[in-house]
Amino acid sequence: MQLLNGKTVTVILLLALLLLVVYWYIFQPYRDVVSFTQEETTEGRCTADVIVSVDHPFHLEDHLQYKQPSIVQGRTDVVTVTPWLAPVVWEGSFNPVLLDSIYKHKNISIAATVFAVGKYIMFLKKFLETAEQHFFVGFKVHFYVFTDRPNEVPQVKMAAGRQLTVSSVPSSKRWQEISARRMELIQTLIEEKLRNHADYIFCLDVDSQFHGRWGTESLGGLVAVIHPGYYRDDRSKFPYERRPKSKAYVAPGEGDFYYCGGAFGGLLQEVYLLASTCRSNFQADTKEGIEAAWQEESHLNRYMWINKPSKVLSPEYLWQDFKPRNPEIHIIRFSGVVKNYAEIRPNV
Ligand code: 5GW
Ligand code: MN
Repeated sequence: MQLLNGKTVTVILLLALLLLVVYWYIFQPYRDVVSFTQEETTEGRCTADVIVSVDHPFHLEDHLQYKQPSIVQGRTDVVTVTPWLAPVVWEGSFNPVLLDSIYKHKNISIAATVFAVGKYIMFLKKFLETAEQHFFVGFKVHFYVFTDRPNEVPQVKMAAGRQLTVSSVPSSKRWQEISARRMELIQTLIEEKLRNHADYIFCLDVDSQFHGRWGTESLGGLVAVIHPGYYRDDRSKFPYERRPKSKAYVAPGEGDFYYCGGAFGGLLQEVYLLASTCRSNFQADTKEGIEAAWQEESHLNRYMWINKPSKVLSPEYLWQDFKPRNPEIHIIRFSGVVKNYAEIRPNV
């Protein structure tokens, strides 16, 4: 009796094993299909049901009336696409009504980080007030302010769906420390707070104000802004880090554009990778006793040379108030204010 039971158990076990193997073979190819389509969707959420319903990035929901687009008429004074076919966003190169309508249905939310350490807190009020007027108006925006003076954060009335979170950071006398910590704090913010709570993130300098629309036209995987000071110059004049010893090194004859450290962004995953890479390169340099020419801006430029941005924002997106407007700049959307360095910067 016992022997018979033992045999039965062995048979059952073998059958179960067989079933498992058969199951594995049936579903293995299906899994490949799922992971393939997941890789194909670079924007938007990836779910296993993408096979049946693809979340098309530019799906038109409304019967929206808008101006007929043309491929033979438009801006001729500027280049609106990079050699790797990323759009360069200029006024007149996009339809804001169309883009807003497309992104409205996706119910996206945008995080924005801004650092206001020491006397830089004085810039925060205007930054936030003008952001309410121009930055992703009508969309969910969550500002994350990092400051050593939380009591001095101004009360700015925000529209529905928009909010502000203040995080305390230790004060620092050295810009190098503030700069290095910026990437680190962006990295941990994405890791600990933003995952599943935001789709896109922008990291912005506080010593600036919005003057015109900055909206859905700026969204992309990895987004960089072209620096207003160098965009007409030969790349040999770009202030890249030129010492091969530094991890921010860009060789002569290399580099696409000179990008701003004062504004960048994109999808959470992309900005996470950027922040963690720049931070570890920054730290590796510190260990070697070297500091890149323009600190994190140099590291950002090195990163963007290797990892090309999928969307490039024209200097309309970070002008400088002291600079006269060039004719190709039809609108200034965001601009750095003129500052009295002696007054605001800690003694270095
Ligand atoms: C900046 C330079 C030297 C020493 C300290 C600072 C500094 C920068 C500071 O004391 N507090 C601070 O919050 N920052 C943050 O870093 C601000 O968000 C600021 O917008 C950003 C970049 O520094 P900026 O704006 O002075 O750099 P530039 O290249 O735009 O002039
Ligand atoms: Mn600045």
